[in-house]
Amino acid sequence: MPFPLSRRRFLGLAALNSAAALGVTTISTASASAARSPDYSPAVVIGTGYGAAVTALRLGEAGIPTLMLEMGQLWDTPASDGRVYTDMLAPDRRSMWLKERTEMPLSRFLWVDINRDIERYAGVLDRINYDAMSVYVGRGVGGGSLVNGAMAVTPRRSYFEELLPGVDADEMYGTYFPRANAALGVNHIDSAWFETCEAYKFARVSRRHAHNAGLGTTFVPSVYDFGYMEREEAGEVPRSALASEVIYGNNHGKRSLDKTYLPAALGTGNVTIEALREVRAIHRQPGGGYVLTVRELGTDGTVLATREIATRHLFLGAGSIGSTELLLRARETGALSGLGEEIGQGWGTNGNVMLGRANHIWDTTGAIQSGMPALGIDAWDGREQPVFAEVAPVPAGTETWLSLYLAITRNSERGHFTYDAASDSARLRWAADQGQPSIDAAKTLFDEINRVNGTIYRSDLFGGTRVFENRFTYHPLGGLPLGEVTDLYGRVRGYPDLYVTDGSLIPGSTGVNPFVTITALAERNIERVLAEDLA
Ligand code: FAE
Repeated sequence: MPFPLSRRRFLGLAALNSAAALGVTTISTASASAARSPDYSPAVVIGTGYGAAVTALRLGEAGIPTLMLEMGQLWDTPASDGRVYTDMLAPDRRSMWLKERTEMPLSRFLWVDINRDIERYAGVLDRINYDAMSVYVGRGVGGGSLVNGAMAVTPRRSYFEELLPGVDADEMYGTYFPRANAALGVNHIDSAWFETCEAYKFARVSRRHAHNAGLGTTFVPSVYDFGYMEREEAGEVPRSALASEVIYGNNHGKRSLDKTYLPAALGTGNVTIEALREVRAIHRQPGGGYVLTVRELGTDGTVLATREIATRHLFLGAGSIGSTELLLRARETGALSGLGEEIGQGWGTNGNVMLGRANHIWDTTGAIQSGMPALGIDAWDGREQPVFAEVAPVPAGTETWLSLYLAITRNSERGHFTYDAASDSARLRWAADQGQPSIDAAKTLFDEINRVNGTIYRSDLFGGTRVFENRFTYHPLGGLPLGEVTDLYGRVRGYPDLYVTDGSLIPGSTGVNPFVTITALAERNIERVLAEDLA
């Protein structure tokens, strides 16, 4: 399917990529433009991830002046090495958000810590560490789309209906999932190329091992341009997926939101994005609407200024952690004291567990591995312990004899957030044993794969001799569940003109990688809100 580049989106893309050169003021950063920024905008969207980007585009198309506030950077300027993003093999300060050392998901190899010291900087990947759980999130204009694996999976309908029974599944699967997939630029791998290319040898090895155990596998749609990847392998274009780029951003090939929804939003002429702006507080205005307290950040994390921005319609798109924290803080500090007890509830990890298997010496997975997963083991339907396991790359640039997986499991355990006044932040209440059902499910599946193939688990990857790593998640979901904190369209109960648009609406699980679900739900909700509240 060709990926349409409308004139409007093209203009928006130009604005995103060369705001200064074009003389446009649609994007501003702390150092550039405090004075130009409006103190009032009819609509404000917090964040620039999936829910936020959908919402801003549709508001802009409806002619509503909309300001987006993003705490991360606009990633459009090459550093001295000529690249915008760093890679996974030699990460520098661009890798992580305000850390002195990288915090990789796969933190060890042969028990050696492979993290690196870095300069503290507003890098693109954040890891928020709570007591028994760490959450990875993207920081920058484009949110999680900048750092994720691009796997664009529509959830199985039966599970979606179970999770969100109040949402009309006919509408979702007939209208909003197709709309989201088209706008995100989802594409499919050429199966003939997959069978021969070096970069997916690792996936073919895992597929053979799964099939030996009688398990089914499936290709996974992606927002990485597979046509581009084929040209990477052919040596025709600069490498990205094939050059160990993924969790710290991709310099080429990926249709992240700054290539899709966001330029389309800017192209409407009604949307402005301000980067390095962290929203800290939300107050209600006496006459209606809201006032935000916004910090202007420097790239070293220092607060350069604090200012207030007023709006009539406020849309929270700061992600599961960000949006939940904002409303929890607002309730607990008394700013929005009428918010209910449901704030901060219903949070889950999407059942994430990572694990590695040690392959036989003759069963090599390849030195060059695409950073973009393209295959999953689908062991969900008809099993007591459902698992959808993405076959994850190990883009180490050398043979590792390792098969790595990110398993998504069905885990009904939920965490919740409490407010810590001393640090003015939300704390996640998630106990280690709440992750056990996910480990049990993954173990049942992979014990069988190991048994049939005569292989064993890798115990050198996650610290100590740990085999199953479920102390982090890539897929934080919930905190502001749809139909509880909000009505069935994301309107916050008791607070007119206040909306939630992002992954915090989804109650802890989707059974697959979540961004297509978040995007489609945001498409559905904003259509109704525009028709009923902003017409
Ligand atoms: P999100 O994309 O997180 O955007 C929220 C934005 O709000 C961020 O840019 C924040 O910086 C910003 N923000 C937060 N707080 C504030 C504040 N106070 N003021 C201003 N801005 C703020 O939200 N999902 C898939 O479907 N497929 C994959 O292959 C996949 N791989 C992943 C790999 C990694 C390493 C990670 C971290 C995630 C992955 N995900 C994947 C998850 C996916 O990226 C995530 O579900 C979505 O990005 C969540 O979208 P939201 O709109 O909820």
